Amino acid sequence: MRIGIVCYPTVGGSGVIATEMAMALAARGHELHLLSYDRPGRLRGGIPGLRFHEVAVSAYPLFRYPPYDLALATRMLEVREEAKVDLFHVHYAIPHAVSAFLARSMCGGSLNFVTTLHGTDITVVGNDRSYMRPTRFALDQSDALTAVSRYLADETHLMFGVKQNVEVIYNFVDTERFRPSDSPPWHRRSDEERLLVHVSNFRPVKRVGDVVRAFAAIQREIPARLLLLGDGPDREHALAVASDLGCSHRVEHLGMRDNLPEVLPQADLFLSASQTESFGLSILEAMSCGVPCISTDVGGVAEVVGDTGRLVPLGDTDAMARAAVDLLSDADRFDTIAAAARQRAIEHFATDRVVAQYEALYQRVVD
Ligand code: GMT
Repeated sequence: MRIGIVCYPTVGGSGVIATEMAMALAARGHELHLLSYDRPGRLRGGIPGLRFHEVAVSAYPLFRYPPYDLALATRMLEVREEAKVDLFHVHYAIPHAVSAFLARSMCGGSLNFVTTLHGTDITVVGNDRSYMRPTRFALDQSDALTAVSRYLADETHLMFGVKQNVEVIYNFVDTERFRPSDSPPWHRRSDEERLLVHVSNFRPVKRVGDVVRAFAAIQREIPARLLLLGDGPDREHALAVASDLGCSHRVEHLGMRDNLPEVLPQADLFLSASQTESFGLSILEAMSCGVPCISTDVGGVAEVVGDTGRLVPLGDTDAMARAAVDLLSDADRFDTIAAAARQRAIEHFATDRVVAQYEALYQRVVD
């Protein structure tokens, strides 16, 4: 098939999944066209059958807000005409689904598009009354609509009242790239210092301050260090919490990293304190590396983690710390959970298994 994929290029999970999907589909012999306003961070070069198309937005003094949605609709039409794409798959509803509908309307109604909902496009931004009506309209106009968890599919029906069926297709992970390393776990290292990790875009919704609060309590009980990976608006706040709680010397902020598959497997535990998380792609990537996760029990996280980690109530950093100390004090249990996390990633969320579901969906739409 000839497939156009539209996404955000930033480090957020929706852009990561869209880009990984484009690369996986190209590897399976499809012709892929990836559209975004910048080259996505996860896009590796030189992949046969995959082309990147930049969406350029012209500035004009009159425009306080340059209309990206129009530029994207135009680019989608151009790519369709040049490459004869069979269908577009837009990731994150706002404004991508609306642009797809506009592109379809401009070409006489013959353009197919699938919309995948990722999370805040429904639970946070989508809820904003400035965006809700066009978004709901475009969701109902999609040829197929998918959500990355059962939780998100249910929220979409509840909050948007869409008439369309929302099919659940989970996110995936490349279990070959994200795999356990040879580095021994804490109980086989001489210093027994536990390495904890958190990866996110440091937006307020991630509550990175809570991750640091939980960590401060953990390192009072057992030798531990915290690596913070990623970057965003709450970075300074998180580091200030570490300083207030007297554990700055044990917290290291590494920023954005291209080498996540090398860094993640060195950790013993992943911490996530998000206020909401439709899926939690970083959690899955950690699981795939054999790193168990302790997270707040929000959104679709339970669907990802299953019984291979521990979930605690939102905002309860003491419970998070207790769960971490328990797990990181019992070597046998830790090894069992770490192996189960890896196994769950392979059995339920491996790339081929999930990408095949999208292929079947595309075929249905095209037929
Ligand atoms: O909302 C964000 O933080 C970014 C967003 C995105 O566009 O990357 O993340 C959402 O999509 C990811 C990929 O499907 C999910 O793993 C995240 O759980 C989801 N974020 C939230 O629901 C907060």
